[in-house]
Amino acid sequence: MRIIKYIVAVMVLLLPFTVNAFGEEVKQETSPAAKQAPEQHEHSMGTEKRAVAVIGADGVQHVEITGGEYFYDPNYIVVKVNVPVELKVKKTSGYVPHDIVVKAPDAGIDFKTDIGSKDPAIIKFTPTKVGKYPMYCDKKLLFFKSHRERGMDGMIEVVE
Ligand SMILES: [Cu+2]
Repeated sequence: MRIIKYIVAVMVLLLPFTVNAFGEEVKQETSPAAKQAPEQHEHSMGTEKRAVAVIGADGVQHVEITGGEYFYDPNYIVVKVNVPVELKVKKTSGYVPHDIVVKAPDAGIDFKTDIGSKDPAIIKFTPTKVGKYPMYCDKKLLFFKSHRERGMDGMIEVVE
């Protein structure tokens, strides 16, 4: 009987460590910042960080974006219609994989690209239709909320 009690005791002691296997994700979920975000903003993109693309000497609209847990900065990109766009998207350091997705083929914008912290992803397109097109990270871990729901959500607005 003593050995069984011993085994039970060891299992109880180890339980927190097994539960913690996804500790990083769980902590993010319960951190005060993560809880406050939905109260401050109705949209999962959180605080709007707007960037209006400037047309460079090369005739291309350049925009740099950083993605991480769980945001894009900027998260609201304004570009002109029928002018080429080049997005340079990099990831913050850390092991959580992220990507950036916009599915608006009717507007000439259709990409899904993984982003890295060392080599930024270069995404080129020419928007052909005025409108607002969601951009988001489509990564999701098991039963946790998607990165998009957690804030990796934004918008590309194409204007005249
Ligand atoms: Cu992500």
